[in-house]
Parts: sequence; structure tokens; C-alpha cells
Amino acid sequence: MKEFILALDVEERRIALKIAEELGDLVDRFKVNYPLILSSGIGIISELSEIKPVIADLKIADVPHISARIAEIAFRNDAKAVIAHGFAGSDSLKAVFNVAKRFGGELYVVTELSSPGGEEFMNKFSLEIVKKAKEIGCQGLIAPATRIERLKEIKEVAGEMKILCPGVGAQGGSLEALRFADGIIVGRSIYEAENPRKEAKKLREYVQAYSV
Ligand code: OMP
Repeated sequence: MKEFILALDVEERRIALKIAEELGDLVDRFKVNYPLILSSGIGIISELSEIKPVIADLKIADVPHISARIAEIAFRNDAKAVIAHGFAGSDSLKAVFNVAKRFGGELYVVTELSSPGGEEFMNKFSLEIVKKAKEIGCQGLIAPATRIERLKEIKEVAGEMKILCPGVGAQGGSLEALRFADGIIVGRSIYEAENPRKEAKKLREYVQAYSV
């Protein structure tokens, strides 16, 4: 079954919880990022977890002991998964992976950003990042829905590793990503839509159709 993940990149706690209540039955997980965590506090992860599991997208990319501490705080506050940047290197990834393991959680590793800037530096190393993440045993990867050809190459190296794709909709990425990915992460085209529930329902149906 492919996954449909809502990127809850709003800033107000009240609005985030309202959207989560309204759309929770249509999505598999929520992903929270700095805008919401910095504005609402880390406790928002626990609150959202009452509705659906939460991925803490802190894009961890520091020296190993700090990366581990950041992950630890996320998991202690009920995150079920964290996202780290692959470019920080295998020592940092291993440190986060070990924390995730202790909490029974998952680590997703960013290969290259879905934005155009992801092609400037990151994509020269993204296949190496996939290999490292696989070697360490990380549960999954974040790869761009905005570059399908690249996604296909990432999938070839990733094998059975789970791939989640942001970039569908607002960033111009296509749902074709689901040919190679195990799930999509979508934000603005849902929470900025005139009728977010209608938009989420439509995407849920696409994801379901790709799952059979
Ligand atoms: P929308 O562009 O509004 O759908 O949001 C995309 C979400 O995915 C945001 O929360 C981004 O931080 C996240 N994201 C990317 O857009 N591109 C990436 O390469 C990686 C991520 C991510 O790690 O989730």
C-alpha cells in the first residue's frame, strides 16, 4: 500500500490541529517541519500523534552528537520517524539511526532536494547517499517527485528501501512519482486549496489507484 503524507507547514498550532482533525482520515501520516515546530513548540508532535503518526522533518545535518540529540528530542516527543540530510555524512546518519532504533522509530534520508537548487550540489552525490543510507540500514529515503528520471535512478540503487516523494503539486512534481516511490508528501496544494478536503480526497484516490 502506497502512503499519502500531509506536510503540515502552517505556523499556528490551532490551525494545524484543525486541518489535522479535518483531513486525518484521508492521510496516512503527518509531516511537521520547522515552521510549525518553531512557532507552536515541540509538543505539537504529541498532539498531532493523537490523530495520525508524525514524521519530524528536522532535516538533521549536524555533527553526530548534536544530530543524535535532535533526533532524541523528536522521538521523546512522540515522533515515529525523523528526516536527516544525507550530505552530513555516514557518522551523523549512524548517530541518528541508532537513536531511531532505540525508540523503535524510522529514519528517512534526504537524497537531493526537490527544488532546483537540489541540482546544483546535492545531485552529484545523491546516489552515493542512497548507498550509504542503505548500508547503515536506514528505513527510507526522501527523493524528488520533480525529477522523475532522477527518481528512477535513485529507485534502482535503493532497491527495497522505502522512498517518499515531496514536490507533487505546488513544486510542479507529478503523481507519476508513484511509479517508483512508496508514498508522496504533499503540503500547499492541500492546505492552501479552496477546499482542502476535496483536494486531499482526490489525492487519496490517486494513491489508492497506484497501490493496486
Ligand atoms: P509543498 O511543496 O507545499 O507540497 O511541501 C513540500 C514539503 O516537503 C515541505 O514540507 C518540504 O520541506 C518537504 N520537502 C521538499 O519539499 N523537498 C525535499 O526535497 C524534501 C522535503 C522533505 O524532506 O520532506
